[in-house]
Amino acid sequence: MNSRPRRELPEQLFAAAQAQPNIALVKYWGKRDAAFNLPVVGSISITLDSLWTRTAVRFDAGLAQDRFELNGKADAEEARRVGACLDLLRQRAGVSWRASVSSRNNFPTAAGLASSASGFAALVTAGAQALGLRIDDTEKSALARRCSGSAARSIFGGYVEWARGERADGADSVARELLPAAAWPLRVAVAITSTAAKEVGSGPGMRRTAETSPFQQAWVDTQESDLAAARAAITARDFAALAEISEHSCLKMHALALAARPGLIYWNGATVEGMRRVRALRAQGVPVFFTVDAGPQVKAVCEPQALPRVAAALREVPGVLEVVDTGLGEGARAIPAEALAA
Ligand code: 2P0
Repeated sequence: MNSRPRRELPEQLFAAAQAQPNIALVKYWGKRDAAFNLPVVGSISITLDSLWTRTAVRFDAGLAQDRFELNGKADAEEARRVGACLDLLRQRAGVSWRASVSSRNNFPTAAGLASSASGFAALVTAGAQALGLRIDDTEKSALARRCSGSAARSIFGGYVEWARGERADGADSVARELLPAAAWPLRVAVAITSTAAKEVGSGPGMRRTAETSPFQQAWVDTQESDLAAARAAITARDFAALAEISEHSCLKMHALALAARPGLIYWNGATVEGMRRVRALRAQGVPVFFTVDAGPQVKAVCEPQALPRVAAALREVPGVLEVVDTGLGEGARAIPAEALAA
């Protein structure tokens, strides 16, 4: 592969993109290959709308090394992952220029709100555009997956499935849209119970789980039927069925991680109380269910008319700092440079 800049390239290549986090309803936990970042199971998610990452990428012949800043501050820890992701794009384009990446989140980073999903989906989208790569969303999803697993899903909007895939090179481990957001516009109230970064990140947490949890094989063996149930519920827009399978997948993932050695406890007291409140509301006929990721926030998914009641109930839970609400949104996309300042 020719890694020298082609002669016709300008001095700089710039693009910007926006992506939103996604929340898995049928969870991803565990890798079958670390190098290509391939999952042991498929997963199903919803892409959100009002929480976002906006990222600008500038490849520049004059830069000696990649630069990365998040919310206006240099971030050395994340810079390595960003650099590795840029390497995949550079390899694909046959370009060796370093890049300056500036990213902004309008929500807390690394607190179980899938900032890596929106972050790497935005980075791949902006980077591919800047380099003039002619690749479709499926290929973007494969590239985003290598940067962060759940980022594969944020390339698409609405209801999304990321396939486990069979191939060793991961070409079939990509996401696709199951249903557009507008076809079933559910809402999500996110109860924030802590803004601290988690003690054990998802990657190390998945590794520890696979190596020590006695439930790992059962997790893998039961995923296909959960995916089928969630797919059917989404196609039929059957809220009760989606509620049942989503809470089951969430609690099963946490049971798996809790059984690792030492056990992974991603919850705090407010997380548990929040889940109980959501169950109590549903028992009263309110169409709502919960899901919780590798962090302490409670995400309550509901029908639109139920949102005020759900948000009010979560605000009353001791330890809930804030309730953010959002609808379902689009996949990652290029945006004009002016939009970055907004
Ligand atoms: C998910 N999570 O399906 C699951 C549920 C957290 C709990 O995907 O190592 O940041 O980059 O592939 O995608 C978080 O893990 O992990 C995640 P990597 P990622 O949303």
